[in-house]
Amino acid sequence: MAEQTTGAAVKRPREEDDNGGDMPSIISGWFSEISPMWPGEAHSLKVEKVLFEGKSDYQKVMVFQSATYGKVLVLDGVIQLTERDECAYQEMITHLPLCSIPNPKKVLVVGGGDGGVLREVARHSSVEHIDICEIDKMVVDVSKEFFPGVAVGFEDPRVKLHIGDGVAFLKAAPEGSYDAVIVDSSDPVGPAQELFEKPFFESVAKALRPGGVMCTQAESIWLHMHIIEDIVANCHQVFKGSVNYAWTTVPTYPSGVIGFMLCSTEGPEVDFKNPINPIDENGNRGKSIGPLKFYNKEIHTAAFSLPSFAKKLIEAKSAK
Ligand code: JA2
Repeated sequence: MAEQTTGAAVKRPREEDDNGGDMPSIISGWFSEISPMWPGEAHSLKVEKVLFEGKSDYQKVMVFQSATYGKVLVLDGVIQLTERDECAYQEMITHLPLCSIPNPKKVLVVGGGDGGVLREVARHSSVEHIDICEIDKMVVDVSKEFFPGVAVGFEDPRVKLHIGDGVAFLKAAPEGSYDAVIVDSSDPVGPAQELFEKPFFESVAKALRPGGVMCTQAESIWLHMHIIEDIVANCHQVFKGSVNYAWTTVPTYPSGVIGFMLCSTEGPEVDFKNPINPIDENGNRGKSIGPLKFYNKEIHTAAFSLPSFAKKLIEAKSAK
C-alpha cells in the first residue's frame, strides 16, 4: 500500500511510525486516526487523558479517555472500540449469525480479544461452549483493566480462551465441529491480514458443521469496496450455502460504517435476511449484562439492504 507523503524532511523507519505514516496520533489534545487505508481523511476525537500506552509482540496498544465517546482502544493508531458505540459492532457481528440458525451450541471467536463478542454470544442460552482465539494477550489484559463492561464476556463459564494464531487454530480444529465462527478482526493491514484471505476461509468452512455459519468483519462500502469484492468472490468459491453482505453504523470507525460477510456451508439452508432464532430484548441474560442496546429483528433484516452502487458490485461478484 502506498505511503502518504507529508513533505516531512526526515521519514522515520516503519516500526517507529504510529500507523505506517509520518504523523503522531495525538496533536494538540486531539487523536486523529491517520492511515494509508483511508488516505486523505482522518476522524478525530478530543483526548482527555492517555490511560495506557504499550507495545506488544504484534502491535502498539493505546487506551485514552475521550471527551465524548468514553474510553477508546487503539491498535497501531486505528480505533478498535469506544465505550459509547461498541454495542453497534459487537451486537451486530454476533446476533446476525447466531439469530439466523436454530440452537447454536458451539461457537468460535477469532480475534475479539476485548471480549465484547463473547459477552454477546453468552446471551444465547442454547450455547454450550465458546472458544476464543486471540493472538495478542496484551489486548485481553488491557481490555480487562480498562473496559470491564466489554471484557465481562470472559467471565462466562462457557468461554475458553486460547492465546495464539487464529489461522493455525482453525487449521487444527476438528472438522464440522462449530455451529458458528465469528471473525472479529482488525483491518487487513497488520496481524489480521491472513484473516481476509481464501485459505483462511477454507479452514473456517471445514471447521463448520453442514449449514454452519461464519460472520466476519468486512470493512466499509465507502472505503474498501475492492476488499469487499475480493471477499465476496472468495466466499462464493468456498461457501456452498448462502453468502451475504450486511452493514451497520459505527460512528468511530472510518467512514462511520462497517460491514460483515455472512456465509453458510452446504447443508440445512440459512436465510440470513430473515432471522429464525429470536433473542429477547433483555438479551436472555439481561440481569447480568444489561439489555441489548442496538440489535433488534428489524435492524437485522435492514442490515442486508445495500446502496445501489454496493449492491451492483457485490451482485457482479456473486454471479461468477
Ligand atoms: N476491534 C477489536 C478487534 C479485535 C480485537 C480487539 C478489538 C475489532 N476487532 C473491530 C475493528 C474494526 C476496525 C475498523 N477500522
